[in-house]
Amino acid sequence: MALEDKDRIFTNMHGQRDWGLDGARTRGDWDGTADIMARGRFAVVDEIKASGLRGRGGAGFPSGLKWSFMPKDRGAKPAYLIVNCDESEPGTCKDREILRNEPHKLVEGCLLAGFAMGATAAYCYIRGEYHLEYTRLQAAVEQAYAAGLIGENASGSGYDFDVFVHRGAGAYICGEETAMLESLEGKKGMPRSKPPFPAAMGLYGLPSTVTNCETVAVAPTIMRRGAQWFASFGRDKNQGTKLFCISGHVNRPCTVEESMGITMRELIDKHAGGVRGGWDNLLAIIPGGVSVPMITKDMAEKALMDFDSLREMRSGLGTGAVIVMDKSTDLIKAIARISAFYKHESCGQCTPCREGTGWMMRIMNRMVEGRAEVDEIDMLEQVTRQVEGHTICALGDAAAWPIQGLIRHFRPVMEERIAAYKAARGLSPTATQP
Ligand code: L3W
Ligand code: SF4
Repeated sequence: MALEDKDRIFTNMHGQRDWGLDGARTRGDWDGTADIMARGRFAVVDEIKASGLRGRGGAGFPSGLKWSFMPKDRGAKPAYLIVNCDESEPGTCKDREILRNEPHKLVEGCLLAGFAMGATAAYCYIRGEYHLEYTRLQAAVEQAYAAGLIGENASGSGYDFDVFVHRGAGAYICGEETAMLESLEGKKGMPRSKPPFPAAMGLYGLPSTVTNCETVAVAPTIMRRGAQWFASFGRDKNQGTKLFCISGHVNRPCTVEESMGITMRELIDKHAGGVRGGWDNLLAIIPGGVSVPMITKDMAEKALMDFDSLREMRSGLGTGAVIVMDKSTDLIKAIARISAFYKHESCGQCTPCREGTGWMMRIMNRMVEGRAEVDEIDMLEQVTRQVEGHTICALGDAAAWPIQGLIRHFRPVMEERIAAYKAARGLSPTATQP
């Protein structure tokens, strides 16, 4: 069922109101923050656990559990909350709206999430290209300091908590949590092997928790309205509201907050004005940013926008970025473009990814023309299997899955392309190409 306005967490998503502290306060931000903290950090963790909130950055890890991972007894040592605002997943532009229009939800979320996990400071790592968003977030942080909401005795809670904003420099891989830590430390953004997980050994070797911007920004409202309220949306293990970005061949591309578990069709029809040329003109949808495999129109008809429904379809909710492709789309070309993206963004430190992304891109480029043999489709799939699960970070998987989705659902289109190439050159279908 679709969300009503009264149940939206983000009430200034489109910048229709004042994004600054005064405006944020009229929307309920920073209301009773110290009272929430007076309940104790474990009460905050328990409330987030009970709300069913799962990470909104792509992996869907249970947030309350993650926030409980840092050592409970760290003595005088610092510990850090790292907020992942390095939004770079193609199709994804939800954190951008938070940073632009609701920055105080994020700053207050930093304090509450940081307090819950026992952090002493938060670093918001923001995508370098997000200039306006950086300016707004930095201004919101300064407003919060000036009002005594963060810093020493933050919000009058007796807890000291700093918030720093750090700008990235344009590398997609810095959105991977351990590459982000390296980058914050001033090094080249290259993922670390896990374990150790950041909770045990993170920024400067100290306990750290990396969490997506949206996940942090929804925490204050969950604490105010209660876990049961949040958990009443969606279904078991897929609860709450979520920001969805709808782009591609729709009539009105948008970012919107909706209930988890809304049907994909309702999401597109209600908020994005439907598929260009009507639903029957739909060919395929990438439901969660380009890291997840596409699904077909028939699957989209049945899909719910949540972790489990899309996982059962061998795809994923990812970042909630829905990319709609109508019948005019050259799907092979679309996936080849995605392959080029991953080839470009691979940090190159592990062989299957460094070499595999190049192989995948080059074969995909030939597939676009049809300049290939049919059995190379199997070889391409084999290459994806060699990369998947054999790399340090998830970029290898993310490069492999879109191709697997193409082959799984649209293999005949690839075969037709190869046949057409041969026919145009007077070659027999079985002839090996020059
Ligand atoms: C302590 C354990 N901590 C897991 C923590 C771990 C991490 C979180 C989830 O990838 C995905 C990726 C992209 N002790 C732990 C533990 N943790 N076990 O839990 O971990 P993980 O590895 O499943 O996910 P991840 O590395 O966070 C994220 C996909 O999202 N994606 C892309 C997203 C891009 C953006 C962006 O542009 N901002 O979000 C879209 O699908 O491919 O698979 O914190 O430390 N035993
Ligand atoms: Fe770097 Fe790719 Fe290995 Fe990730 S999988 S660490 S991006 S080479």
